[in-house]
Amino acid sequence: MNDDAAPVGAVVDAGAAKRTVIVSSMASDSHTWNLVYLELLLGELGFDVVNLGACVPDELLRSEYLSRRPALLVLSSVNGHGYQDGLRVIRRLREFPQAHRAPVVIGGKLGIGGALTEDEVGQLLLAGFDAVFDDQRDPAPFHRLAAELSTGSAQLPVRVEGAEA
Ligand code: B12
Repeated sequence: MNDDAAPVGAVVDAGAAKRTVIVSSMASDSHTWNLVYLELLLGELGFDVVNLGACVPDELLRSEYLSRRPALLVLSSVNGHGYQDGLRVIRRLREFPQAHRAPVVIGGKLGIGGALTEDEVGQLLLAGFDAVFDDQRDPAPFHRLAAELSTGSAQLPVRVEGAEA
């Protein structure tokens, strides 16, 4: 993914709850240990983690994002439908960018045929995600992003990670 294809980046929202991170699945996905893993990881980094759990309806996800104003929203999906769910959800979240514009990232096992293609990753980024962490790629960039956010040293817009060059 080159820089030209990156979406308009996230901005630091002065009204955002800087220590709050929302972790969530999306409507189709009932897996939960992926969410527990992310909750523990982000908790260890000092965030207040709100774990919305599995099979979260789009409207609930949107209302939690807008009302809690998190510093970061982490979407996780492993059932193979993450690409479709993610495209639909991010379009809803980005519908009214003036309402709240914190970084939103997605990761897990997002497709049914192994790693997403470069084109699919690009579609997710263009739709509004700030980063895509597909399961079969290096997890280190996510750890680094979360750690930087926890110390307030993250450079926003978030640099696109996870995509192969
Ligand atoms: C347990 C399990 C279930 C349980 C879930 C119970 C529960 N309460 O969670 C049940 C039986 C319900 C289930 C159902 C299904 N499952 Co299932 N399940 C698994 C299994 C065996 C383990 C998942 C797990 O808990 N892993 C432990 C957690 C900690 O790891 P993880 O989920 O892999 O997440 C890691 C990474 O993906 C990553 N990650 C995840 N999200 C994010 C987000 C970010 C931002 C980042 C950086 C990283 C990240 O970090 C995690 C730690 O490394 C996996 C196979 C496997 N061995 O992985 C299949 C698996 C996930 N299931 C699969 C499938 C297909 C299904 C079903 C569709 C089966 C069916 N036909 O009904 C349904 C889907 C139900 C639904 N509506 O979602 C497939 C998905 C295939 C794909 N993506 O292409 C898998 C991979 C099995 C397989 N090899 O085919 N499943």
